[in-house]
Amino acid sequence: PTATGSVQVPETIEVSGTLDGGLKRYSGIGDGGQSESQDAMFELADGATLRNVIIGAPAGDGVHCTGSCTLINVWWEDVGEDAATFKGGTNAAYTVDGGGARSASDKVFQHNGGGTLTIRNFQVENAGKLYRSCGNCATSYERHVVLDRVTVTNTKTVAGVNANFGDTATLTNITVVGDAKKATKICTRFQGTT
Ligand code: DGU
Ligand code: CA
Ligand code: CA
Ligand code: CA
Repeated sequence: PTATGSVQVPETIEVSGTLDGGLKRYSGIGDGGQSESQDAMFELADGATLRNVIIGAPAGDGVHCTGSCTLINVWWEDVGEDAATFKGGTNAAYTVDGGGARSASDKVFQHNGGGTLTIRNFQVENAGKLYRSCGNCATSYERHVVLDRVTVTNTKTVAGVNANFGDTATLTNITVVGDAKKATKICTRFQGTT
């Protein structure tokens, strides 16, 4: 989408309830690189919703959800270290509906807490993994991802899960676009460590 304006972000924006960005472009956190110690641009409280936001660069560690959260029509133009991190507990439900992400050197969605992440009506282009359940987080939760109506272009892996933690990935209506020589892996099973 075309941005309707721009917002310079000097420090993490704490969101509780709903933040509707009106499709403005938010940027200014971190250095756009792969350092794991960058701040998030948005930190969502349990139950919060972020909608209609264009995340430009630099965007640091993107969006953090501390509990259940909903991201609607959120667009990452150039993913930084990662696009969003889901950090709630076992019963957390996270939804990403609409939107898309481009240029992620490594991961787009990082699932570090427990619960279920649903990603639907989403597009990703030029990325490493669209989804990865944490392979070495302090708590080895069972993590679940549901992907429906997702288009991936020039992306290495759609979902990476830890088979030994009981993780699951459920994929329907996935469209893969890209160079046949760099075939996209649909689901990769890893062994998580603690
Ligand atoms: O190498 O610990 O990449 O939250 C693995 C790391 C990792 C997390 C993750 C993140 O799982 O740091 O960005
Ligand atoms: Ca990372
Ligand atoms: Ca990037
Ligand atoms: Ca990160």
